[in-house]
Amino acid sequence: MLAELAGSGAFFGSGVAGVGDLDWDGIPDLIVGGREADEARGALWFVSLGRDGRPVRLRRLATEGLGLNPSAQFGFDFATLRDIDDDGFPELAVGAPGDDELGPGAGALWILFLGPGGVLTKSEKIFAPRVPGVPEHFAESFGSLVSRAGERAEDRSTLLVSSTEFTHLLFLLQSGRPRAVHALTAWAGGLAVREFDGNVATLVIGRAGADGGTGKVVQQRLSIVPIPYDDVLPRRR
Ligand SMILES: [Ca+2]
Ligand SMILES: [Ca+2]
Repeated sequence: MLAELAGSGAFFGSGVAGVGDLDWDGIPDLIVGGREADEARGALWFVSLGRDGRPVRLRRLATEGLGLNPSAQFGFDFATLRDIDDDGFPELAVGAPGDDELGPGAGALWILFLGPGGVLTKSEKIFAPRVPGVPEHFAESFGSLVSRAGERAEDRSTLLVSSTEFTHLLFLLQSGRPRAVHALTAWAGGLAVREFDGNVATLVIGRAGADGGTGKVVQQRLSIVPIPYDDVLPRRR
């Protein structure tokens, strides 16, 4: 089985995303995450499928050059983006909520540029607190949930990214660097965009901890204009 090839204890399958047919055999391929691989540094695998849908090849993405720390949990969640640099291959947004470069468990988001066969060609690392306007303490475990939010004319890609208690909206440039990060909601949970219409998005947000753990799913229409973080989050004690 593929999971055995990936190594025991890797949590192979902690995330899965379709990336289209990157090895040109006519069959769409997969990226699979294993967030606990290598002392929880985390890893991603490119999985080539056969005509019957069974996996025929498994190749780990070469992430040695990213400098992941133990417990970074790279691949905890990730999403396929459009081809933001126009080279014909899609990009990935990959959360590493345990990344400690900005402090223990501060987290980070990686934008990975893919090439033929799903190889990693370049990358950008994003720290929410390094983007102007984002308070540092509002980005704990940044990258714990990552979801594609669609595209608008002036941005190459728009992403929803959660931290511990918070959901952020990132606007990406063609370089993979963020143009801006906006506060969206003080809720963090499962996320989906139901509709993205001009400057207004309708989000579907899971709140598993609501009502004493009963949990619920809510829909919220959001205007995609800058909202000061202090207006969204309750004040910290
Ligand atoms: Ca293929
Ligand atoms: Ca590309």
